[in-house]
Amino acid sequence: MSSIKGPSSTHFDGSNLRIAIVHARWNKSVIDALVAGTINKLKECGVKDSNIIIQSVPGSFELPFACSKVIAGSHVQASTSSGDLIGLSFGGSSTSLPSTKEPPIPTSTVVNMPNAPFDAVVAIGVLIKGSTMHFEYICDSVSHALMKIQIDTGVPVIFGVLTALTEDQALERAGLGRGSEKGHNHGEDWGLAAVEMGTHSKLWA
Ligand code: DLZ
Repeated sequence: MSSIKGPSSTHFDGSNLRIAIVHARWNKSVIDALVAGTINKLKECGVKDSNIIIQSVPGSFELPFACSKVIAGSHVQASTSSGDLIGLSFGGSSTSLPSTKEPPIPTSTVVNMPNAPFDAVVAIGVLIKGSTMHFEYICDSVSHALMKIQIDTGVPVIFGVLTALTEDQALERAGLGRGSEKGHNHGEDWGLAAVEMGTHSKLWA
């Protein structure tokens, strides 16, 4: 039986929107697929390359701080999707995946970011449960902090943080499943949500 889960689709025009993607680098192969899925959907909705700004941070715990700074327009390091797209490979399913847990490697290109406001920010991270309580603390604090940022600033923050109990759960939610079912790339949903909420946020300003 097919699943009833997921939002019903409505089309929003992203051609006037400016969107930031802030992503962690832990579990990079999954992150790369999710960021690519988000960007693809943003572009499909009409968001211009030059209006998609990407900033990476070490891990998910750093996402709230970075989102807050990006919204405040006070950071100067970012990479644009029209330039060297943070060194990601967008080849998709052919990537070999010995393990999703890789050490974080900085990938951002430094460019000057104009101080224009963002209509929405997508925070992307992949948390995979280990043997300690680390996972629970980070999941809890990051989700609460991201919610607080959007309420406090009035800029929608899309919750693109996977909280997976296993590596396979994370891979499936990025469309990289190891079995016959590759799964659905949740980055696409986050791109759609960013365009919808960015549009609402402009109208409700
Ligand atoms: C330390 C750590 C661990 C163990 N696991 C993850 C993870 O699965 N996903 C993730 O995004 N980050 C992880 N981190 C790094 C923390 O988020 C953070 O970067 C460090 O604790 C430094 O503040």
